[in-house]
Amino acid sequence: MRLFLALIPPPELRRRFGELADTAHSHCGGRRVADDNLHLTLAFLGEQPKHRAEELADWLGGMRLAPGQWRLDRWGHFAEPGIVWIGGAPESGLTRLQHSLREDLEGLGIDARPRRFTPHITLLRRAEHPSGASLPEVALDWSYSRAALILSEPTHQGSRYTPLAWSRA
Ligand code: 3AM
Repeated sequence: MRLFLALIPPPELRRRFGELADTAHSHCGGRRVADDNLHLTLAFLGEQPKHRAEELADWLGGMRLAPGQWRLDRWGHFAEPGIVWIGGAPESGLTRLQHSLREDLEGLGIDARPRRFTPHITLLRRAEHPSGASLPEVALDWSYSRAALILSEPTHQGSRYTPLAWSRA
Protein backbone atom coordinates (compact mmCIF):
# COMPACT_ATOMS: atom_id res chain seq x y z
CA MET A 1 0.00 0.00 0.00
CA ARG A 2 1.42 3.33 -1.08
CA LEU A 3 1.04 5.73 1.83
CA PHE A 4 1.72 9.32 2.76
CA LEU A 5 0.90 11.75 5.54
CA ALA A 6 -0.74 15.03 4.58
CA LEU A 7 -2.65 18.06 5.70
CA ILE A 8 -5.96 18.29 3.84
CA PRO A 9 -7.29 21.81 3.26
CA PRO A 10 -10.79 22.68 4.46
CA PRO A 11 -13.33 22.84 1.57
CA GLU A 12 -13.26 26.64 1.10
CA LEU A 13 -9.46 26.73 0.95
CA ARG A 14 -9.42 23.73 -1.37
CA ARG A 15 -11.77 25.63 -3.69
CA ARG A 16 -9.34 28.57 -3.70
CA PHE A 17 -6.41 26.23 -4.42
CA GLY A 18 -8.45 24.81 -7.31
CA GLU A 19 -8.95 28.30 -8.77
CA LEU A 20 -5.22 28.93 -8.50
CA ALA A 21 -4.56 25.58 -10.18
CA ASP A 22 -6.80 26.67 -13.10
CA THR A 23 -4.94 29.97 -13.39
CA ALA A 24 -1.55 28.23 -13.23
CA HIS A 25 -2.71 25.70 -15.82
CA SER A 26 -3.68 28.45 -18.28
CA HIS A 27 -0.16 29.94 -17.94
CA CYS A 28 2.02 26.85 -17.58
CA GLY A 29 0.16 23.92 -19.18
CA GLY A 30 0.74 20.40 -17.85
CA ARG A 31 -1.57 18.26 -15.74
CA ARG A 32 -3.74 20.02 -13.17
CA VAL A 33 -4.16 18.21 -9.84
CA ALA A 34 -7.86 17.37 -9.27
CA ASP A 35 -9.55 19.37 -6.50
CA ASP A 36 -10.07 16.24 -4.39
CA ASN A 37 -6.32 15.57 -4.45
CA LEU A 38 -5.06 18.99 -3.36
CA HIS A 39 -3.06 18.55 -0.15
CA LEU A 40 0.20 19.33 1.63
CA THR A 41 2.50 16.32 1.88
CA LEU A 42 4.18 16.01 5.28
CA ALA A 43 5.87 12.68 4.68
CA PHE A 44 5.90 10.14 1.86
CA LEU A 45 6.05 6.64 3.35
CA GLY A 46 6.28 4.59 0.15
CA GLU A 47 4.97 1.03 -0.19
CA GLN A 48 3.97 -0.53 3.14
CA PRO A 49 2.35 -3.87 3.97
CA LYS A 50 -1.25 -3.91 5.26
CA HIS A 51 -0.28 -4.69 8.86
CA ARG A 52 2.05 -1.67 8.79
CA ALA A 53 -0.76 0.54 7.48
CA GLU A 54 -2.92 -0.57 10.44
CA GLU A 55 -0.10 0.17 12.86
CA LEU A 56 0.34 3.62 11.31
CA ALA A 57 -3.40 4.30 11.48
CA ASP A 58 -3.36 3.50 15.23
CA TRP A 59 -0.28 5.66 15.76
CA LEU A 60 -1.76 8.68 13.96
CA GLY A 61 -5.24 8.17 15.44
CA GLY A 62 -3.78 8.48 18.94
CA MET A 63 -1.91 11.68 18.20
CA ARG A 64 -3.05 15.27 18.79
CA LEU A 65 -1.13 17.88 16.79
CA ALA A 66 -0.26 21.37 17.97
CA PRO A 67 -2.59 23.49 15.80
CA GLY A 68 -0.97 26.14 13.64
CA GLN A 69 -1.54 28.71 10.96
CA TRP A 70 0.39 29.00 7.73
CA ARG A 71 0.38 31.94 5.33
CA LEU A 72 0.55 30.93 1.67
CA ASP A 73 1.98 33.79 -0.29
CA ARG A 74 4.28 32.46 -3.00
CA TRP A 75 4.45 30.45 -6.17
CA GLY A 76 7.24 27.99 -6.77
CA HIS A 77 8.28 25.20 -9.07
CA PHE A 78 10.42 22.08 -9.11
CA ALA A 79 11.88 22.23 -12.59
CA GLU A 80 12.77 18.59 -13.13
CA PRO A 81 9.33 16.96 -12.82
CA GLY A 82 7.64 20.22 -13.94
CA ILE A 83 5.78 20.75 -10.67
CA VAL A 84 4.14 24.12 -10.04
CA TRP A 85 3.11 24.82 -6.47
CA ILE A 86 1.96 27.42 -4.01
CA GLY A 87 3.49 27.71 -0.59
CA GLY A 88 4.82 30.15 1.93
CA ALA A 89 7.68 30.87 4.24
CA PRO A 90 8.64 27.71 6.11
CA GLU A 91 6.44 28.22 9.16
CA SER A 92 8.13 27.03 12.33
CA GLY A 93 5.15 25.02 13.63
CA LEU A 94 4.81 23.21 10.34
CA THR A 95 8.53 22.47 10.17
CA ARG A 96 8.50 21.18 13.77
CA LEU A 97 5.48 19.04 12.97
CA GLN A 98 7.14 17.52 9.90
CA HIS A 99 10.34 16.90 11.84
CA SER A 100 8.63 15.21 14.77
CA LEU A 101 6.52 13.02 12.45
CA ARG A 102 9.67 11.93 10.63
CA GLU A 103 11.35 11.12 13.95
CA ASP A 104 8.37 9.06 15.11
CA LEU A 105 8.33 7.24 11.78
CA GLU A 106 12.01 6.51 12.07
CA GLY A 107 11.23 4.93 15.45
CA LEU A 108 8.70 2.75 13.63
CA GLY A 109 11.39 1.76 11.14
CA ILE A 110 10.19 3.96 8.27
CA ASP A 111 12.58 6.25 6.45
CA ALA A 112 10.09 8.92 5.37
CA ARG A 113 10.82 11.53 2.71
CA PRO A 114 11.50 14.33 2.12
CA ARG A 115 14.47 14.92 4.39
CA ARG A 116 14.60 18.57 3.39
CA PHE A 117 11.06 19.90 3.78
CA THR A 118 9.76 22.57 1.41
CA PRO A 119 6.13 22.94 2.41
CA HIS A 120 4.02 23.31 -0.72
CA ILE A 121 0.77 22.37 -2.42
CA THR A 122 1.31 20.83 -5.85
CA LEU A 123 -1.11 22.37 -8.38
CA LEU A 124 0.38 21.14 -11.70
CA ARG A 125 2.51 18.23 -12.74
CA ARG A 126 4.54 17.97 -15.93
CA ALA A 127 4.05 21.67 -16.63
CA GLU A 128 5.36 22.74 -20.03
CA HIS A 129 6.44 26.15 -18.71
CA PRO A 130 6.91 25.71 -14.96
CA SER A 131 8.82 28.97 -14.54
CA GLY A 132 8.71 32.36 -16.12
CA ALA A 133 4.94 32.78 -16.09
CA SER A 134 3.57 35.89 -14.38
CA LEU A 135 1.14 34.45 -11.90
CA PRO A 136 -1.18 36.54 -9.67
CA GLU A 137 -0.31 37.48 -6.10
CA VAL A 138 -1.46 35.01 -3.47
CA ALA A 139 -2.33 35.63 0.20
CA LEU A 140 -4.17 32.76 1.87
CA ASP A 141 -4.12 31.55 5.47
CA TRP A 142 -4.44 27.91 6.41
CA SER A 143 -5.40 27.01 9.99
CA TYR A 144 -4.52 23.36 10.40
CA SER A 145 -4.97 20.98 13.29
CA ARG A 146 -5.20 17.44 11.91
CA ALA A 147 -3.07 15.27 9.67
CA ALA A 148 -4.29 12.36 7.58
CA LEU A 149 -2.75 9.03 6.60
CA ILE A 150 -3.55 8.70 2.90
CA LEU A 151 -3.64 5.66 0.65
CA SER A 152 -2.57 6.50 -2.92
CA GLU A 153 -3.80 4.17 -5.67
CA PRO A 154 -3.22 4.54 -9.41
CA THR A 155 -6.30 4.73 -11.65
CA HIS A 156 -6.75 5.50 -15.35
CA GLN A 157 -7.69 9.05 -14.34
CA GLY A 158 -4.60 9.54 -12.17
CA SER A 159 -4.00 8.83 -8.47
CA ARG A 160 -6.93 8.23 -6.14
CA TYR A 161 -6.33 9.30 -2.53
CA THR A 162 -8.25 7.72 0.34
CA PRO A 163 -7.79 8.87 3.96
CA LEU A 164 -7.26 5.82 6.19
CA ALA A 165 -6.87 7.65 9.52
CA TRP A 166 -6.77 11.12 11.07
CA SER A 167 -4.95 12.57 14.03
CA ARG A 168 -7.27 13.57 16.90
CA ALA A 169 -9.31 16.78 16.75
O1 3AM B 1 2.37 16.50 -2.51
P1 3AM B 1 3.48 16.37 -3.50
O2 3AM B 1 3.03 16.49 -4.92
O3 3AM B 1 4.66 17.20 -3.18
O4 3AM B 1 5.12 13.65 -5.41
C1 3AM B 1 4.31 12.89 -4.52
C2 3AM B 1 3.36 13.74 -3.75
O5 3AM B 1 4.04 14.90 -3.32
C3 3AM B 1 5.16 12.31 -3.41
O6 3AM B 1 4.24 12.00 -2.39
C4 3AM B 1 3.12 12.85 -2.51
C5 3AM B 1 1.87 12.03 -2.59
O7 3AM B 1 1.93 11.18 -3.69
N1 3AM B 1 5.89 11.14 -3.85
C6 3AM B 1 5.44 10.16 -4.68
N2 3AM B 1 6.42 9.25 -4.87
C7 3AM B 1 7.50 9.66 -4.16
C8 3AM B 1 8.80 9.13 -3.94
N3 3AM B 1 9.20 8.01 -4.51
C9 3AM B 1 7.15 10.86 -3.51
N4 3AM B 1 8.02 11.52 -2.71
C10 3AM B 1 9.25 10.97 -2.56
N5 3AM B 1 9.62 9.83 -3.14
